Amino acid sequence: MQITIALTKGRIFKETLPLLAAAGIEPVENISESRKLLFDTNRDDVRLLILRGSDVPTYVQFGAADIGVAGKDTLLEHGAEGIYEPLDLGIARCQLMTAGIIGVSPKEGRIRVATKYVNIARQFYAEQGRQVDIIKLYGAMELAPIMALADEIVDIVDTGNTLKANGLEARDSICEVSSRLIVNKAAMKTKHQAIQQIVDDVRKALG
Ligand code: PRT
Ligand code: MG
Repeated sequence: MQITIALTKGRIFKETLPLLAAAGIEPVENISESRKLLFDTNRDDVRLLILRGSDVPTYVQFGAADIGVAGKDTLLEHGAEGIYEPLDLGIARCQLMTAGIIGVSPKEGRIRVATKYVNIARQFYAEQGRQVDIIKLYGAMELAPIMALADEIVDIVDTGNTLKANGLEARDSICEVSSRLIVNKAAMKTKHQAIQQIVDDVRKALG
């Protein structure tokens, strides 16, 4: 039985490899230096896919990958349908926050919010009882308030340096983020033994 694991090449990657190694899974070539997107491992029954972070939940939801590693931010944005989330890997920690221009107090009434996290933003502001128009962006959210595209942004904050460098300050914390191991619900049944073994091995490696 073949097990397919979906990863991203970005910041989560380096911290994920040792966890997979603890489960006896190691790529047979250097993924960082390759342009391929599908990789064999030392195990005949396991292969690795390299995807955009935001595509990992999609592959796992539809069973195109059995297992994935994804940020909680991408999972919340995507929705949990068809996906189990058995492990918090505790890596790539950060926060989802709202932010606006330094020293400018939050506007009353309806505001414009720029973000790539449109679902998370819509839900957060609705819970706060605040009226918003959401503007979908694919990157460089930090530019939007300065260019008067939006009053606030919703984005990932780690050190806060990116906000500061663009004249912004964090306002509300939406949630804590870390990377999660996720599993396709159907595969968890049909490939139970192989997947459960990987989940258990990774959990042990987390200590
Ligand atoms: O396709 P996409 O770009 O969405 O994802 P990717 O394929 O590049 O994925 P990858 O592997 O890079 O992982 C992204 C994931 O890492 C996110 O989904 C988060 O769960 C997590 N993570 C942790 C972060 C950060 N820390 C982080 N600091 N993702 C992004 N950032 C960016 C943030 O967008 C902002 O521009 O860093 C900047 C803020 O950092 P500070 O330190 O200046 O505050
Ligand atoms: Mg990225």
